[in-house]
Amino acid sequence: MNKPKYKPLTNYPQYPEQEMLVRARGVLDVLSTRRTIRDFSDKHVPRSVIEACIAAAGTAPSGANHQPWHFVAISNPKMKRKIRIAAEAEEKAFYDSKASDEWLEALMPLGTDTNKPFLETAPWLIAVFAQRRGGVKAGMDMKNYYVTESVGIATGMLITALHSAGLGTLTHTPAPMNFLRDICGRPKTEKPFVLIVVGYPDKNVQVPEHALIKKTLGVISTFEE
Ligand code: IYR
Repeated sequence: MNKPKYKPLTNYPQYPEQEMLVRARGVLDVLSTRRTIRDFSDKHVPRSVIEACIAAAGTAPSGANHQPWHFVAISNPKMKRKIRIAAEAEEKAFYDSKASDEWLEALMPLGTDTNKPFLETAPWLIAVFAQRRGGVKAGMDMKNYYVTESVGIATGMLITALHSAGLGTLTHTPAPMNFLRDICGRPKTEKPFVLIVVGYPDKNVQVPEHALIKKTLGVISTFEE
């Protein structure tokens, strides 16, 4: 076994407590305005913005630092059309037969259905893939660990970056999503994890009231001091 090598961590960002609180609340303010949207404008979003947001997601912590993710950013209209057709076929099966009554009841307040026009309207779709195998460097073929956790964290950071840039997102999971692997030309060892729809909100966008219900800090946390 090789010995681990270390480097000193210098200049790690730190702030006086007052400034720390202001900064933490600033992030809260930014994230509090995030809403999942389902009506997108077709307005162009520069590739450079998407690149920066994906790079931000790529800074996420991951099991053994294997970074077990791959992001396919799609603005190509033909590919978006293919994805819409395949996703709507899966959604039809879901809404018509697969979904339990309990699940349909949980979805009722969102008003979702089989139609997914945003898959063509939105300027970008980002298909997130989880890699079963890989390694710390490109081209490695080791087992990856905590893949779901790692890719989930990276996806959260992607959504945070996109929202911070002033873009709307929809976290979309047509199930099963295997068609994404074929359309995006990704290998069998990768599992489609989620499809993030990205763009400006349509000017007449509405959000379900259900989505505005947020649990309070007191409900989502416990402090033991
Ligand atoms: N994938 C379907 C159903 C759906 C499921 C959940 I859980 C949601 O939070 C929203 C929708 C669809 O996109 O319509």
